[in-house]
Amino acid sequence: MASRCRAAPLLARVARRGPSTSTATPAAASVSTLARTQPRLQVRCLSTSRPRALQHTAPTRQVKFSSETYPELKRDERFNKLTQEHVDYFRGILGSESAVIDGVTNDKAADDIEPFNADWMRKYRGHCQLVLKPGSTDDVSKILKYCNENSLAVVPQGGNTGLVGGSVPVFDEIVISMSRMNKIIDFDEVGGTLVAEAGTILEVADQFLASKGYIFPLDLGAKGSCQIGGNLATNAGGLRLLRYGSLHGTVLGIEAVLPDGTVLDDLCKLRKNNTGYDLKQLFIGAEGTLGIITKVSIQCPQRSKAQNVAFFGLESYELAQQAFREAKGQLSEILSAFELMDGGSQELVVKVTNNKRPLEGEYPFYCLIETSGSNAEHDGAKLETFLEDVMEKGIVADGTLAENETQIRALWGWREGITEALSHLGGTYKYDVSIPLADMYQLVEDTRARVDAAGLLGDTDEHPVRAVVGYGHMGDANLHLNISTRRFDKRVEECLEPFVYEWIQARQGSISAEHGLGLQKKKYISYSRNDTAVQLMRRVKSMFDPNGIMNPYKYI
Ligand code: FAD
Ligand code: 2HG
Ligand code: ZN
Repeated sequence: MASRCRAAPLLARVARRGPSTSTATPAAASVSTLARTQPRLQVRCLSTSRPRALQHTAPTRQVKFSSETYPELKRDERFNKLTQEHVDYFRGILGSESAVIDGVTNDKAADDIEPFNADWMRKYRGHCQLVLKPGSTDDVSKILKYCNENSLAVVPQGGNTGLVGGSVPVFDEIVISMSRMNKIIDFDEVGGTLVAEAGTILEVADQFLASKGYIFPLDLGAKGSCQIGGNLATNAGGLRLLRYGSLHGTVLGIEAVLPDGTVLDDLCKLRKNNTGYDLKQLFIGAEGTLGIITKVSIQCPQRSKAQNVAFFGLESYELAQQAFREAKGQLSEILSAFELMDGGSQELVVKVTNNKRPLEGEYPFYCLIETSGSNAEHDGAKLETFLEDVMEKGIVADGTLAENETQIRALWGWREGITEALSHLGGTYKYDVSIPLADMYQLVEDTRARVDAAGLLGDTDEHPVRAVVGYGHMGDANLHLNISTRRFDKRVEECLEPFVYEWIQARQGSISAEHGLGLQKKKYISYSRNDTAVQLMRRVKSMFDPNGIMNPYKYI
């Protein structure tokens, strides 16, 4: 009875505020508004606009070279330096001027090469002088064969949105950009199997699928820039893994080029294929260390007819866990995302976007729930009942429901937009971890306390750290610990590493839930994998790439 009394005024208050009070982004409807107004039917087409490339912040020239930030990294002298002769060979293969950006023989190309040298976070920067843009699998094969025979190191690059420094060179490796290999090859409208080239932008693939009534089984904030080959290479998880599962399950086949130029044609379109080792799995999450993925075959689900989104505030992390349990129990088969944001992360989004918050009050935690189903009436009623129930029980303090596509996008913006917002505030140290839910947020608190105790956290400019925040895919027990700084600063990094990795190791967690290891976690793989596993990985690497030309200096 007590919780019932508590919930009632909240519902009424949200209802009074209504959906139109926002100044910067459209507000969403309250729980009770939705209860009174139809329509509940909301068909959400997840990506209807033109793909939007992510914005970069600082000019690349201001990014410090990785070789200076990490002076312990030394160029491997086994690799040859590029000459005019090498460039001429690649021009012979690729023909057109635009497919070769040559800074080896042409000093004026430096500006054109810079975007391929620096990563999205502006944290890592290489000294690459040559970018190659193959247009076909045959091009990739000829390039790699030549590089292998001439000891030239390469870095495969997709949309360059990776968050661990894996997509850019460290020294003078050649960047092989997959951007020209962007064709959709085939789609089976009955089975839902999509076959596309690896350089296809994720959002383009998804828009194509939307026109056929299907959805790409992966969605993430960088969708307007990242490529499906890059998604596979990092085994990206994203916002709906809870619903559609990992790429290890949805990818049916790949075509990949091995370092010696051999083409592995495993572009299977079958859901079931138990004939021997499943070799494609090795390339999913290999981060370009074994070969270059050139084509992808993937199982795509039917696009849901109805989508609903709720956003709510909670007083504690313990209550967020309770809300998750209730959501699984009550929303079961229609639950498609359950995301967590702490108050600090939302404050930073407000600071950058100046958008009006979706809820009136401020809370230490927020959750976003999405449902996807086939019956709008049924789904809307379920979500509404769920919200009323968790508010009555005192689990959720305040909540709001999106009424239409615009409001759905606006609510998602508070979650999806965090990474981009943070990138406007300076440098961010990012940790992408997985640990059982009970302990998950404690990492943020312990890290904040540590950074504070070191005198690094504060509101004024002499403090390098602005905030320590946490958010992530609660449905997958995947936390993103972000340390937002005014500038990258070695003292901060030393305060965080190996502290964070030790913290995770002590709880048998993973130091890389979905972003990979890249250069950032090169030294730390053993915090999540035992010696036997690391040794086996090394043997696999040297079997595929005996000369070590594929993405050197990274985690393996
Ligand atoms: P790149 O960054 O270009 O490359 C990543 C790695 O893959 C590199 O090691 C590169 O060498 C290798 N590679 C690229 N293409 C190929 C290829 N064809 N063959 C072999 N190797 C290749 N990640 C998540 O998991 N979940 C998220 O929710 C998520 N959200 C993000 C939001 C934002 C705003 C940003 C900036 C990033 C986000 N990421 C997320 C990280 C990143 O977008 C993903 O890891 C993405 O899958 C990388 O794709 P890409 O094409 O940009 O690859
Ligand atoms: C997300 O879930 C991405 O938004 C990026 O994986 C996480 O910025 C990050 O740390
Ligand atoms: Zn994520």
